[in-house]
Order: sequence, then C-alpha cells, then structure tokens
Amino acid sequence: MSLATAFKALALSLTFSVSASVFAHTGLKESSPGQGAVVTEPVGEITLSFTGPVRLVKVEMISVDAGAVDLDFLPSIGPGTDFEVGVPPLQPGQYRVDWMAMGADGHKITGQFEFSRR
Ligand SMILES: [Cu+2]
Repeated sequence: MSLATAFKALALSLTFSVSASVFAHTGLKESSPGQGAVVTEPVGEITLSFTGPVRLVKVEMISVDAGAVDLDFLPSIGPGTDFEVGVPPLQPGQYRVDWMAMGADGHKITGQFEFSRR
C-alpha cells in the first residue's frame, strides 16, 4: 500500500468514526415543561424523555430572579429513557433547567431548557 493510499484509508476511517458517533448519540427527545413553554398550572414535576437509555446524573434548576431551586433529584442508578424529578411550588417567573446524562455508549450529554410559570 502506498503512503497516499494509506493516508486516504486513515482519513476515511476517521470520517466514518466521527459521523458514526454523532448518529449513535443519544439525545433528549422531549421534556415537560417543554423548551419555551408558558405554564399556567402548578408544576409538580419535571419530566425528561431520551431517545435511548441513559443514566441521568445531574438536574439543576434556577429561577432567573431567585437563584437555585431545590429539586427532589437523585442520580439514576440504572439506565432508563424516562425520568421524573419532583419540584417544589414555583413562584411566577422564568426558570432554567440544566441536565447531564451518560449515554449507553459512555458519552456524556448535556442540555438545558427554559420555561416560564405564570
Ligand atoms: Cu454518544
């Protein structure tokens, strides 16, 4: 194999492994409240649904006006796709949720969403 051929083969395999890991990546399918939601009913819990099994390792919520909100959250022990996190009664205002999960492929994934409570 010539050096040029070997280099092409290497470039091809790198391209393939990068795109394969992107497509295999687990992500957030939906949340409740959803991104940008305006909620007029009490929010008893946050739910997170993922496209594949993950361990949910961190969920934090902040009130834009009042800072951190104490959540009833414990990191998941086994993998799952749907999670519920209890929240205390919320004052009207803008809220942001930051989450971190570990996918079955060992990749750490993070995300956030915002909603407002009227
Ligand atoms: Cu991944």
